[in-house]
Parts: sequence; C-alpha cells; structure tokens
Amino acid sequence: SGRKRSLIEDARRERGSGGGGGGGSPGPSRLGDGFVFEEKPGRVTLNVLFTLSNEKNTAFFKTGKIFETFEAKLLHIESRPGRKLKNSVTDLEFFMRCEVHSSDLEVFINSLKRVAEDVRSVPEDKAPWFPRQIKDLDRCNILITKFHPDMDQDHPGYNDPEYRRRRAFISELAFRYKQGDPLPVVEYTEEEVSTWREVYQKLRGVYPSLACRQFLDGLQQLEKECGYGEERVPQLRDVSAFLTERTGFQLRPVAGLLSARDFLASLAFRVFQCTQYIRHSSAPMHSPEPDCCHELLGHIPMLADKEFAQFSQEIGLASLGASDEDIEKLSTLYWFTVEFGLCKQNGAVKAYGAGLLSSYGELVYALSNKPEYKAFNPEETAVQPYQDQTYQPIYFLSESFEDAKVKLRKYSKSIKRPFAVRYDPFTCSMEVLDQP
Ligand code: HBI
Ligand code: NLE
Ligand code: FE
Repeated sequence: SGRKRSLIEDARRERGSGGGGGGGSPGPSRLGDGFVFEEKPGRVTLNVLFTLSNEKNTAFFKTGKIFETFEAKLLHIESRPGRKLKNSVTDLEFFMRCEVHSSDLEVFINSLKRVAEDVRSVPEDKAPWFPRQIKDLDRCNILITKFHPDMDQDHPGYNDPEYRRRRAFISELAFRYKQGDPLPVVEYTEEEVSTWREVYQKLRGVYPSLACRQFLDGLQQLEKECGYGEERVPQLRDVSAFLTERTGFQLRPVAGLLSARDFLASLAFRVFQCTQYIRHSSAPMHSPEPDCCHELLGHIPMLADKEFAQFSQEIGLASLGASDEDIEKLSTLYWFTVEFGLCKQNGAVKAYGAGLLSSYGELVYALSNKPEYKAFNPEETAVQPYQDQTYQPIYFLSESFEDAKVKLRKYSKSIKRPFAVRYDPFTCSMEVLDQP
C-alpha cells in the first residue's frame, strides 16, 4: 500500500491549481489574505506555507521567535527542499498548521513575511486535491519506489548495469512528458524485442482457451490494425491513437508504479498511464511490476472494449477527492478486477485481469485448481488483503463480466463525498457539483 499523503505535497499542488479547496463544500472562510478557520472563539487555525532561504540560516529561529511572541500553537510541521540555489544550497519550504489569537492574525502573517519568502495560507482540505483538468495530470506524478532494479536485490535486473541504464533512459522520457506532447517513441533493442517475442508467443498460445471474449476481440483488432504481433513491440503512440478511436482512452507514459490515488485519478479522464520499459530477459513469464508487456498485452485489449473502458473510468471518477481509506479500497477492488479478475463465460472460467493476461506463469496457475476462488462482491473484495510480489493465493470470480460491472458501479456510488463529479469530454475537465 502507498505511503501517507503529505500535507505539503497537497499544499504545493493546490498552489498551482488556481485556488479553491476540494469540492467547494462548506469551506474555510477567507480572512486577511488567506484561508483560516475559526475553531474556538477568539482563536483561528491556519495552514501556512512559506520558504526560508538557507543563506540566512537564522530565519528558522526567527520564525520560532514569532510563534513565541504571538503565543501561536504549532499543530503540525513539515519541510522539504524548495528551489535550488547557487553553490548547491537549497531553500527549505515549510508547511505549518497553527493556532493564533484571531486579533493577531494580520500582524502574525506580516511578521512571518519579514523573515520568510512566499508566505501564504492555504485552505484546509475538505477533500484531498484532485485534478480538475486533463493538464493537471502532469501533477499526478507521485511514484512509489517498490521492486526497482536499482534498489531491490531480488530484482532480476539488479546485477545488470546495462538494463539499469536502459530503464533510467526510458524513465527520463516519462519524467519529461507533459500532457499533449506526442508520445515518446522507443526504439527497442534486439534483446528487448526477443523478450517481447517470447512473452507474446507463449501467451498467444493459451489466450484462446483462457482469456475472456472481450479480450480476444480486442487483441484480434490490434493484430489486424495496430501492428500487434511477435515481431515488434507496439509503440504507445500508435496504440493510443487506436484506443482513442475505439473508446476515447489515451495513453500517457509513466516511469513506474504510481501512487494509487494518482493512478486512479487519470482513469477518470480516460487516460491510462503506461510504462514503456520491458521486463528483464531472464524472467519473461512473470514480473511483479508493470512493464510494456503488461500494459500492451494485459490492459490495452480490454481498454478497447466500450463497456470495460466505461467501467475503468468509473473507478477513476469514484476515486477523485476520496479519503485515503476509500482510495485503499478502490485500489484493492481495481487489483482484484482490472488486474486479477476472473469471470464465467459460457460455463467456463476465463481471465479478464491484465496482471493475469500478461503473465504466462500466473495465467496458467490462476486457471488451474491450485488457487482459491471467491465470489466477487465489492464490500468483501475491497478489504481482502493482497500481496504484489508473486502469484495471488485468492482470485475473485464474477458471474459474468456484466455482473462485476454492475456491482462495482453500485459500490462506487456508495462512497461518501460532499460533492459529485462529472467529466466533460468537450473541455477535458471535471465539473464539480456541490452535494450537501
Ligand atoms: N501505477 N504505473 C502504474 N501502473 C499500475 O497498474 C498501478 C500503478 N499504481 C497503483 C496501482 N496500479 C494499483 O495500486 C491499483 O490498485 C490502483
Ligand atoms: N505479473 C504481471 C506480469 O508479469 O505481467 C504484472 C503485474 C503488474 C501489476
Ligand atoms: Fe496493470
């Protein structure tokens, strides 16, 4: 599971988002030049964000003095490196929540402005920040470092410096990408193409008997119209154009595993974040992390299906501004459906989850008699613990693909938020509607 959301992270994103707290629900009142909340009579709580220059390293202590003078009560503090200055000194950004006497508010802020730069108060989040426009996805970029070839000794690429250099190069393409840019084209090496070929051949042989109908339809179209085959790795640019025509989905390159919140948010805009590197050649049949085989073979054929595309977007819409607890549940649901879901078709069990459809090893295992099956039911599935390093011990089986969709839709609607969202495809933006 992902790390806790950082307040300073949200505050910083908020700063670029053109103001306004999440949801437009009964928000903080505007006093002075910012947002404060009157909690107790005569006392106000404010979230203040400011930068201290490291060249004047007494500034921090002066800030403390101001707190002392005004009898401000510090409730929360976070810091992180801000701008880089000359000779490798870095500013520090601070985020503090504090309580002061209401009558002192103006003077307190003005005093801070004398020692700190860029002082501003930011709204208390009634809901966590979320992207309002497709362009905001540029800020949905919190990566989770997990099972990385540079960090993890068990990663098959750990002892392969060439593989690690290649990963770093391809990651860089994703880091530099901004919404609307043409998708980067990667010229895959002979070794990479041969990994792709091996994965493709093995999986292609078992798809007809193990994959669901929607997947097989999608794959067939991709083979006919989008250059899918064992000879070359399809380019995100071509695949994105194909998908946009079918279901309005588009692709965006990503350097690795994103936080669940950021990953799910992009689905709300019908944007699918795709890794572009390929798994290590020594482990083609299963990888715990996503790679282009997983995206291109596991996800893309399903995203070419209209109903599945809608289903994916709905999970995304449900996630916007949801609490950390609800994100955790939605991400678990995503895991057991979009990634590892099974469904019945014509009396047989078939795979529709991308994590299965891109791993020969796990696909065959999941449809053997070894693992346990449970009936898919969102309330129960959402709290099922899971691990993401090896094959799943438990899979959730839906009566039909349709049934999974209906149940998940019902569940998503039960998530409580003080607002509703609606996606406007003409402006690629979210309409946020108050819902007291
Ligand atoms: N990030 N790039 C990427 N790809 C995923 O499939 C992905 C992710 N981050 C989170 C995530 N999946 C899962 O936690 C889902 O359950 C949301
Ligand atoms: N296990 C999958 C595979 O080997 O393709 C990837 C899963 C990513 C969540
Ligand atoms: Fe995936």
